[in-house]
Amino acid sequence: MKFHVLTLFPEIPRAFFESSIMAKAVEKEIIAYDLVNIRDFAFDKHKTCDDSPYGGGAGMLMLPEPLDRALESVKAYKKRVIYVTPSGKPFTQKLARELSKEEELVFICGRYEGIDQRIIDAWVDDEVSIGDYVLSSGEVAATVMIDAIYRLIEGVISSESLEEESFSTGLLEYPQYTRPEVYKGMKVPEVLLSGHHENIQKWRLERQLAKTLAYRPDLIDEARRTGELSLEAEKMIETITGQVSKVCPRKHPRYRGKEK
Ligand code: 6GU
Repeated sequence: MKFHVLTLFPEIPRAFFESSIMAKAVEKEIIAYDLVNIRDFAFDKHKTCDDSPYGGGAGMLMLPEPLDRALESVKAYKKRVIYVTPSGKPFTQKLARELSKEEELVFICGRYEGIDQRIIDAWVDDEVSIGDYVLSSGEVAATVMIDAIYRLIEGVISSESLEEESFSTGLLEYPQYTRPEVYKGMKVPEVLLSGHHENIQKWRLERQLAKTLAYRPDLIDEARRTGELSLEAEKMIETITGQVSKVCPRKHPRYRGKEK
């Protein structure tokens, strides 16, 4: 996979590409990258890259021509162009998985006032946002996306670590403990020392459900909708909340076909 990043501040994504696991993936030639400085494609001697918007309004917009020339300079056989913007569709683990299957990704990092719409119309495949808040420029957001994407590519990290992560199961992760058994008077939960595999699995699922109910009840609804919540999980939810599940059991996907 090759990442092309079009930016006015290449030093921000560069720090990431040169660090840690990413640096190793680059060394192993699983990942390649190309940082394109949009300013190198400006026309005038001041290297102007922005101007005020037609129709008035606050802030500056990025000029279309330097961006267009920067995009033309990207030599890629099959590229998918992503414009990183707070007004895009949400970036999710699902989208990260989809993008990790592409051969070449091109990220356009803009300043938050944005870029000329004609660049979007002519070049962009996806407008993507990392969340409902505004960053001062797109580089940090693009780097977040690149991090989520590259680690899903085969050979970057082990597949077992990927499978147990938050979102791969649709629930948040269970709490984890390592040595020592007692730290500042706080003990590791007994069940984890028991060696009883089935009880450990049950305890972990119960902790996942309790945490997801507290922090991300929307993920519980989603898991229910997609039939990913087992009956065991539904029963645990009833115990945790002290309420009978609002879902009619007959409508539960796990019941389908089991009716008398
Ligand atoms: Cl993708 N870009 C910027 N500039 N701000 C953001 C964002 C992206 N996602 C959330 N805030």
